[in-house]
Amino acid sequence: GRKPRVAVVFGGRSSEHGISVVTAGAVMRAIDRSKYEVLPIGITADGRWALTADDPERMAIADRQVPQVEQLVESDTGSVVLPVGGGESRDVVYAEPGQVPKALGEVDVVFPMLHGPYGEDGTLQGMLDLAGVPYVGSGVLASSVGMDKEYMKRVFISFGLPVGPYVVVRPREWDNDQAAARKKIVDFAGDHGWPVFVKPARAGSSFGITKVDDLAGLDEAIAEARRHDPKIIVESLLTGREIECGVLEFEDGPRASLPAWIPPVQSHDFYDFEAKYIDSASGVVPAPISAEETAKVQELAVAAFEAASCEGLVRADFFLTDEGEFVINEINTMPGFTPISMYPRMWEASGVSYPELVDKLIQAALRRPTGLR
Ligand code: G1L
Repeated sequence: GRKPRVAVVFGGRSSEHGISVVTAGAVMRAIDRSKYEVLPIGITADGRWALTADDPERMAIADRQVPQVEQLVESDTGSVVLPVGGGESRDVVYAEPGQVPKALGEVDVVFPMLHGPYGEDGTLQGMLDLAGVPYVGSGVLASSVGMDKEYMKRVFISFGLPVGPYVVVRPREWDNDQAAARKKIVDFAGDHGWPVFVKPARAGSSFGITKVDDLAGLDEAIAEARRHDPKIIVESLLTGREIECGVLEFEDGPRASLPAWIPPVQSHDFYDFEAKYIDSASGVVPAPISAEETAKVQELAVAAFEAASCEGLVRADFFLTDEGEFVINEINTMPGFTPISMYPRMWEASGVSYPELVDKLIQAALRRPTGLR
């Protein structure tokens, strides 16, 4: 039969547009063209969908310039329908912002590579479920759980996974009684100690996060977090080592990679944007921890994958406390995914090369029945 057609969807309206383009370029370069047909679908920074050039070389950082989907669009016919899978046609046809492309049915599998809202939060996944198109990675539920730090913790807790102390301030709590909301946080800091981290509850990246040393810095930290999300989460500082572990779905189920250690110098006060998505080369793989600790974190990572009903892959991030206990910090259903990012590096060290990883993810998606996930 004909080769499965893989649509790589990338770019988009997020601040991480360029990283998505770079990552999609690496994935497109790694896909075995004797096995799969590739359909590059770019979303411009202002939200138009377009077929783009199948030219991974132009999707790399060049002269310190991050690539943009706009530069890969070959022409603009101005039509509102994107003819996905239109035979040999390479005509570039835009969808209007806010519209979804029709005819996705001619794609066999989608590789979604979008960051943040409308990308990794489950909304695109829901659209693809409605269209009956299989896709790489987690479905609606795991994607949205992975985007909400509160519900992520609630899921982990209910499955018996070790979670650090936290408190949530919901939008209405803040709006109705700011003094009570502030007291909730101060009481939390009284119980667990300063500093605390004030974070937007739902955000794909490290934006809006402040480390607060005392009461004086609290209001500005709340305001900053609320600029990104009206729901905030406050966590205490966990001392210890930052350990990450990759989980990948094999034919017989999910397996954990060798873990990595993120040295504190590289993680700054917290794991910043660049470290998270591009410059992850500083992580140490395998993590210099004992065999028992390795086995424990691998068990916890697979348990986190299962707890959140993840599919395909997940990166699970932990603290290994000075007392030798693991605490799960978060999971990322769409981790940094360039060949030098932590997730691919952890699998490389575990015997799965980048092209094999991409192939395994596509195969897992193709095995999955459409419909109820
Ligand atoms: F589809 C996968 F495999 F699940 C997948 C998709 C996207 C893994 C990782 C990513 N990562 C990205 O797209 C990004 C880091 C460029 C932005 Cl979230």
